Amino acid sequence: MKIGIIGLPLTGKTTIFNALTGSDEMTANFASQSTEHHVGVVEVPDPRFETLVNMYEPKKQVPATIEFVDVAGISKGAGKQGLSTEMVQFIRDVDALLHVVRSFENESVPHTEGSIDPARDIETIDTELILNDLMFVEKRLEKLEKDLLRLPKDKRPQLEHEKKALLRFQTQLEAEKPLRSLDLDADEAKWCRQYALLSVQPMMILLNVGEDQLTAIDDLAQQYTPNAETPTMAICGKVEAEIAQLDDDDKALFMTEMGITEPGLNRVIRASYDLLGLHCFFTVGKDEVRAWTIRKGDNAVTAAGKIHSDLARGFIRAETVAYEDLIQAGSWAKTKEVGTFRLEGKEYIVQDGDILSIRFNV
Ligand SMILES: Nc1nc2c(ncn2[C@@H]2O[C@H](COP(=O)(O)OP(=O)(O)OP(=O)(O)O)[C@@H](O)[C@H]2O)c(=O)[nH]1
Ligand SMILES: [Mg+2]
Repeated sequence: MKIGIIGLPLTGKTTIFNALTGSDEMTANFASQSTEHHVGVVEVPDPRFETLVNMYEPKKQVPATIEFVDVAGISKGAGKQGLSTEMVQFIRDVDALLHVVRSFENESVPHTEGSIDPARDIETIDTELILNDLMFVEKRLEKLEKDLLRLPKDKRPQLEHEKKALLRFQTQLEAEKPLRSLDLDADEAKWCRQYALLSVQPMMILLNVGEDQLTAIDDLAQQYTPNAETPTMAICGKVEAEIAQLDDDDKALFMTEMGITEPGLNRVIRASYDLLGLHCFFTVGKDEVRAWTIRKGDNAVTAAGKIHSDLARGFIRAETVAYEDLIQAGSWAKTKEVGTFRLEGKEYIVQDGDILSIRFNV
């Protein structure tokens, strides 16, 4: 699962990417316009995972991860000629977007629009995506009209069905609203994917605030939340980059001094995971404690299949204990005594943090 970091030039995307992934990609005082992508794998911070590791002291521990990808900034006005082919490809290939919006002042790095205005920038990027999609939808509708005249009658209902969806998209886009805020049915979602429409991608806004705005971080995030469907967070990229450079002891000290309990990026990673519609279950033991990423709503067989296809094929039951119940009982054996241990069937919807042990037979 991949999160693409997008935004206008010089908003701090690469600075944030570096802090997130512990990389050391070059940041610059000029808009890089490079087509190079930076890819990094990030562990999803989860205190429950740490607790399980302390409980089992396993030989091996495997946390959940997600991937972040950083590219050069999108310039304003790109959508009129269409975003570059590389950018369209990039946005289409990721599973969700993290839009970095600049709120920090930095005279040595002037904003490409000449002033700091997060609300304007949020709209600018959405407009680029919306214009790109609108151009496509209009072209596709034109072609559909022609095909409808040309094709035999029995082929038409399918096209009419598609046309209806495209007209719905067009109305939304003409109102300057992204497709992600529409409720799509299965066919509509399929066409969005097939046509590589961009504004349908889930998006989270990350306000990159100045060092002097740190105390107002939550207020700023709230102030610039564009709508209820778009999660918005604020961090200071520069400070996060500094925190990321420190070793664990210094990190703890620095955060105590700043009066924060965890790096802001941890919240960003967790929110990204959530944005992707993901959560995890755990397997535990002396050999390995591991977090397994699944989609919210996945059932026990799908979860078993993540571990190994044999476990899905020969699935009998999932021994299941909720995370809180395991902690409360103090051990797996104890959960059977107190009655929080469960045997779940194939259709059981795995809950976030469940601890599973799959009974199977192949
Ligand atoms: N003062 C301040 N400067 C920052 C902050 N974040 C980034 N910068 C500076 O802004 C400049 C651009 O940062 P980058 O991370 O390269 O920005 P970018 O969005 O990746 O830029 P492009 O890839 O060229 O679009 C660098 O000189 C950073 O040091 C911040 O939170 N505060
Ligand atoms: Mg960059």
